[in-house]
Amino acid sequence: MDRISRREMNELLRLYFIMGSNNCKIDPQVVLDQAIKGGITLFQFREKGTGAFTGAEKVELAKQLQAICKNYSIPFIVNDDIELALAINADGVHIGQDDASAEEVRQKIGNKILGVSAHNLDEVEKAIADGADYAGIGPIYSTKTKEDAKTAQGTAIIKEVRKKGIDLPIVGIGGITSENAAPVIESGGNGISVISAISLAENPTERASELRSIVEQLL
Ligand code: FQP
Ligand code: MG
Repeated sequence: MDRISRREMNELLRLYFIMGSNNCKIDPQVVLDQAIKGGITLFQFREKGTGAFTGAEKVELAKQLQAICKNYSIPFIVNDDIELALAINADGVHIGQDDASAEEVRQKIGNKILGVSAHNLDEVEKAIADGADYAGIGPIYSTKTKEDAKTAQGTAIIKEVRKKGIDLPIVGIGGITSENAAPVIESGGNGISVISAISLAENPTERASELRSIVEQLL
């Protein structure tokens, strides 16, 4: 398998759902299944923070969620934990600026999908040089989900990246809801990434479907 194409990556980023057990009030397997039925296009397993599973329990949950994704042909990305991604043969990994070096991670994972968090133009250019398939740019809006999140920066960086003619697939992240999703796409983002907008929704299927149609209408 070759590296994923830009076109395929852009399509996968349309509605990127991220979640771990502590983002859910009900069984995460149920939340994921419902989110997929609503039209998410990519999933990231992000098991960290207060009360998160570790060790064998984390691996077990990862495998369960991966199996659900496989059923529906939704690629399964692992946040931070390269060893886990390799152990379960995930479709890719997402790393931030404080995680392992992107260049080293690319070496380790071969042609699996590599996502890198970026907060400015320099980090986007570095991510490309290191072999990223996409960048997660944020926080666009303020968020309570990530305890150590930086301050919200809006969509200016996405616009700046596109103005430079950089065509790396980009997903916006941080505080995105149905109400404020549109500017992310209008600024040149290929999609939106959400945690709580879907994981805490009364009806994850309906919420995912609503978010997906907002993105589709603007693309
Ligand atoms: N963008 C994305 C994605 N996923 C993420 N997990 C992040 C950004 C944040 O390492 P990081 O990555 O800064 O923090 P954490 O590991 O706590 O999530 F593009 F996929 F939407
Ligand atoms: Mg990280």
